[in-house]
Amino acid sequence: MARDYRFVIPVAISGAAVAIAVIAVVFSMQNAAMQENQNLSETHSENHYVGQKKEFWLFNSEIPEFNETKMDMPHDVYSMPTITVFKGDHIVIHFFNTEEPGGDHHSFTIFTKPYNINVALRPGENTTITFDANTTGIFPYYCTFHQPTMRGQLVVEPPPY
Ligand SMILES: [Cu+2]
Repeated sequence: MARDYRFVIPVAISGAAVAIAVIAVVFSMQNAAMQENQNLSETHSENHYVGQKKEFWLFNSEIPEFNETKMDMPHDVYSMPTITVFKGDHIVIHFFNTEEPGGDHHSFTIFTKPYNINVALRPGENTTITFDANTTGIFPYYCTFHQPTMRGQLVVEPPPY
């Protein structure tokens, strides 16, 4: 019984071709998966928020045409009632007392933990206050000389990503 190989050889060749094609597809899928994993880990590390320097200029100000006697309150306020930053930011506040000689003192004061800041300026003085915003929350700041009007709040938000 002589076997007819005329069909066996083409079948074997096409079988080998299919096997090679399957191996090639599997390899390319593995490569794609590895590539994707790599991209994911790179994207993740790039997207982690690192603190930035946030710089502000803060002045004493006053409410126009405010009758202090009638209201029984000082007319003094801060130029910024809110300072909003992200946790991890490095904060730089340039604080100015714009009073003429003989005018009032003004302070920038936060006693809420963990921030502990109390800077008082004489008329015409300015200073730079720096600190790291390492704790989220809402922290009132106020001038120890002008309550209840001269106050604001530092808002430290969670990192955006
Ligand atoms: Cu003040």
